[in-house]
Amino acid sequence: MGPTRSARSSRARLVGVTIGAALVLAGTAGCSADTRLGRLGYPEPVTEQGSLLLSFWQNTWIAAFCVGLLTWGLIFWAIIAYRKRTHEGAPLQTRYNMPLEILYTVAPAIMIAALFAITARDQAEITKLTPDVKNTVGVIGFKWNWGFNYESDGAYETGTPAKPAELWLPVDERVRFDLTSPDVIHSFWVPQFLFKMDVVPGRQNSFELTPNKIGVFAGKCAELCGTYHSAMLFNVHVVSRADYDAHIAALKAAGQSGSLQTGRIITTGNAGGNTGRVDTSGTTGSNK
Ligand SMILES: [Cu+2]
Repeated sequence: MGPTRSARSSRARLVGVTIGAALVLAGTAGCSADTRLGRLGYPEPVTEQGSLLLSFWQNTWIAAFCVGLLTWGLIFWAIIAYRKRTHEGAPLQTRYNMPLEILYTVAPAIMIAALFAITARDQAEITKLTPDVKNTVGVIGFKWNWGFNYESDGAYETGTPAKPAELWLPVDERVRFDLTSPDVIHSFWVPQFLFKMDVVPGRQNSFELTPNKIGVFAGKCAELCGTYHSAMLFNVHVVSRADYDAHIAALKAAGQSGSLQTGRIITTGNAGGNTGRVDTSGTTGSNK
């Protein structure tokens, strides 16, 4: 005996509701790109490069959604078209279907090749380094905070878990970040940059970006680096050129001229008492 008429119609209604909800979701995502939902969960980008990263994220999801739609469509079509209890007229269940097997192999290979090509293209663009950057910041991730050397301006600042570091950047100016670590692997991450890069002892990783929105943005370490990993917080202040210059002048007036080699403040004794002295003499890789 087959399913009753009411069971069949409620199943058809369920299919209709599912497809309707999917279309509404797709419509919302497409129409309001400046909301969190429209950005498909991504934070609001605050750099020039962010728009490229955001559209990469959105387009990847749209491609995945199209594949999903096709697959769900075929599933529901099979459920509805072959819903009879009798097997009369159904395809043979015990034999492979060569054209379908080839499709299963070729279609994913094409999709992955396309995703790979787009990823490689965007990654090359985002990690491109230019020779004539006006601002260079040396970023030192250390146990357990961050040091920032304003290489182009001869000043530095550093933080501790109790008083997180503050990084100041002038708006609409391209900045190069040179990342180093004196101890273990950290990862420099400002969520609203839509970008992060590992900070690896013994090597320098670099990237560039152009902040294009004034504001204060939270940053953190994105690599589980040890006990106080969660205390590796910092703030990024994107400000006007005039405010940036005033901040650099204030750092210098406070004695923070030059650059830190290991980023951290030297501590004495095993209680971790802070002498207040900043290490400006050592080389990267010391203070193990
Ligand atoms: Cu860390």
